[in-house]
Amino acid sequence: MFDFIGSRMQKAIAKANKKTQLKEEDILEITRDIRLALLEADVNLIVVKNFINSIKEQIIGQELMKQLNPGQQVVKIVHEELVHILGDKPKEININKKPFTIMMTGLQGGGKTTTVAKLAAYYRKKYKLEKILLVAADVYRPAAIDQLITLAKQIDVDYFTIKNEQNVDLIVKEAIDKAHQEKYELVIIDTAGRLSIDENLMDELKRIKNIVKPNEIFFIADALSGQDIINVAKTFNDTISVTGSIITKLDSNARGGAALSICYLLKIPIVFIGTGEKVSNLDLFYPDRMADRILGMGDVLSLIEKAEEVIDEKKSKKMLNKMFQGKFDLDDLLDNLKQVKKLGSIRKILKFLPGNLKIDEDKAEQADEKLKLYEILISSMTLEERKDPKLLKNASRKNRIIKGSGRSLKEYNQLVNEFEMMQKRLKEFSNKTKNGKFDPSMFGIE
Ligand SMILES: Nc1nc2c(ncn2[C@@H]2O[C@H](COP(=O)(O)OP(=O)(O)O)[C@@H](O)[C@H]2O)c(=O)[nH]1
Ligand SMILES: [Mg+2]
Repeated sequence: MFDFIGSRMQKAIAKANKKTQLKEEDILEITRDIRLALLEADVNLIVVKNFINSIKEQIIGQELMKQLNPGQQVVKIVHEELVHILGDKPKEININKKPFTIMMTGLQGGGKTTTVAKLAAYYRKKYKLEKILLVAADVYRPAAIDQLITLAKQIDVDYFTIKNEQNVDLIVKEAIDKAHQEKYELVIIDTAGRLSIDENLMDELKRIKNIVKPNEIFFIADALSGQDIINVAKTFNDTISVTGSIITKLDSNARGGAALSICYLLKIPIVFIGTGEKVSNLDLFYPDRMADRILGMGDVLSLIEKAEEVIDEKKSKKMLNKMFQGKFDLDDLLDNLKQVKKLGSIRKILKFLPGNLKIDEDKAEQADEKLKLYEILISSMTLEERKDPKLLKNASRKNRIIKGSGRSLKEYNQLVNEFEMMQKRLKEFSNKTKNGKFDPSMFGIE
């Protein structure tokens, strides 16, 4: 979605940049473009109106019209206002009490159950938690319970269900009792959704809230929803006083504006955003970084943070040492490929980089394909072969790996050749650095 809103916003700003002086009609044009960009991204009308009025006032108030080179100042004003609309500051959640309880709410299909697992993995890592309990309180769809159990097993945390029990009050009560008795640190309750607002559901959520007295109540807003999500959020908020929202599916082509408007209209902070189906696809929401991204300044900080989280520091140091000693083997390469994969795809990583870098989508996709191919091929090799790539020249080994991986001879040769080249360059590099000679051509610098 940010590509969509971003490119339009950037065009509007670029117009301001071209002017040496802003006239009243220029301001009208720039704000009209920005208004269109926001409306087309499905941002709520009231939010757009307030946004535009505020930037107009500031541009005129600061007498930018008379100043030279007003472009950058327009960017600054728009940026500040965007940050404001998105909630000013990130909302920190401190797990400062045991058991800390979180209740998940929202419509069916929004991403509650998936996000339960994402949150468990996120907070386990952040607070080094050992005892986490996921509670399946969506009793109307047996598949939903199975889904939660599968996710709990996948991330290796405990779950609570009562077989064939339809009484939700009883389930959550027993779950909370268990959490106290067994000293759980974090309890996340997955509730049932409906396709639209429903009185029975609201009653049920009220009862769960009274029993659990949760420390946080999150409303899960699907970025794919239209304007009606604002009314839905309002009803949930009026009934159970939501403490934060999580916007899911922001990775999709959704315009997302409606879900983002909830924050400003209902004063419910956005705590996290979901950016994919995997458990690791959850990011803290930073209003300022989101504004950067919309305005095309890139979100490098988020990417760095993500990389640090995923890539084990000790491991990468060991890897670098090996590289510098010219001892890098295929097993190390496989390890590296897996680390990159945890970050998502190359295409996705490039998206985080500053907006003016034109991303060559085809090239990024080719690179992703290659990574996949290498991973498949290396996975079919024995550890001995990975450690000693000379063995890969052996015909029977070659045949076995090609058959096992289901890839072609050509692809196999491509991997072996490229790896040899890489190794050669690394060896050259380590020799040169050992001799105290630094050759910039190693880095492609002439
Ligand atoms: N692309 C994408 N899909 C998501 C995200 N969060 C959830 N989903 C998918 O949305 C669907 C519904 O999710 P689920 O957790 O079952 O929703 P629930 O009914 O609210 O519990 C599933 O197919 C999820 O994989 C997200 O951030 N990005
Ligand atoms: Mg569910």
